[in-house]
Amino acid sequence: MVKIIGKALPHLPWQEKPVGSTETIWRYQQNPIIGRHAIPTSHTISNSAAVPFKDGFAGVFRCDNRTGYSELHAGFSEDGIHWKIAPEKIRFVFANPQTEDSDTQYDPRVCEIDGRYYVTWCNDYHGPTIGVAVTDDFHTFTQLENALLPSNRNGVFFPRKINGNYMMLSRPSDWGHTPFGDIFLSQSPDLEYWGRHRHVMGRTAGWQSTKIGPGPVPIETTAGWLMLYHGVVTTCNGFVYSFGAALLDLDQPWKVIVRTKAYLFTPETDYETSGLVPNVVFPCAALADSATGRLAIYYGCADTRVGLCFGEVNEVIAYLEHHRL
Ligand code: BMA
Repeated sequence: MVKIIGKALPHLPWQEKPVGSTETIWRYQQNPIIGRHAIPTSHTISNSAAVPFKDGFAGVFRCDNRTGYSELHAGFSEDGIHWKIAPEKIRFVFANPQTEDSDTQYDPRVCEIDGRYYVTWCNDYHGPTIGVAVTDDFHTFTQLENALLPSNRNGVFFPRKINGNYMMLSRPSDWGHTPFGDIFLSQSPDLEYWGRHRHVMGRTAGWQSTKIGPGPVPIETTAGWLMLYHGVVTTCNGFVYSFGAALLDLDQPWKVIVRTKAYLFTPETDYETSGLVPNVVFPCAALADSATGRLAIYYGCADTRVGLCFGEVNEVIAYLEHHRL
């Protein structure tokens, strides 16, 4: 049996798999958990991240407003399902005054490292790149240096140092709706200077033939780092975003142990297949309970709303082995 290495989360949001379901990942039946107008100024609320915080949960939400800009808003929840999202966007305090503010900030991830919460997101600095901020309370956020040069999206930290370095996954991109993309890993002694870049894995065929990118913060297990990732295929009507999983080596996480040939989860419901950008499921956070092996995954639905789905780590790994690429 594979074990999750990490905290027990007895308050993890959870709903049992529907009787008779053959899915490895199943949807929360009351989805979506956050609608497009959850705050007065929002046009859509989608790809967003949650973490356990104090006795409940905190999160950073991608709220697109009526100007068409994407902004990051903080939020809190007691149960991980019902959220109070701040109507005002996060006003970052800059650690270095030379750092520039950006009009567009999207697809946040939140990673707890040594008791502090690091937010990474797609920032704009003469093109898309990886913004980084740190918070202790989800009220004051200190923005650090952008991690990489443009163009890059989907910066995702690992929750601890590995062999003395912090690690980050990312997906180099272009300025537009990038028609390519592989997952890379970068290393840093201090969360500011990133190097020792390694290719982790590339797009292949089928649902992951156009591009792939890292999703939630990787989950440490006894079998390796469990990485959920999005995969994109180009159809005659545009991109379709699904997600799959891979296991990465615990000590050298640029080495792939196994990855899925078949997707784990793809847009199927109305709230995933219609909206601002139809046919998108985009996972940005996964909570993992080490006591039970349960996973609760937050994902953007059609770039319009936020959904929640569930799985169990041993079933995900069994699926990976069964559908290995
Ligand atoms: C990507 C990002 C994501 C979005 C996806 C589908 O380029 O903008 O935020 O979910 O496209 O529109």
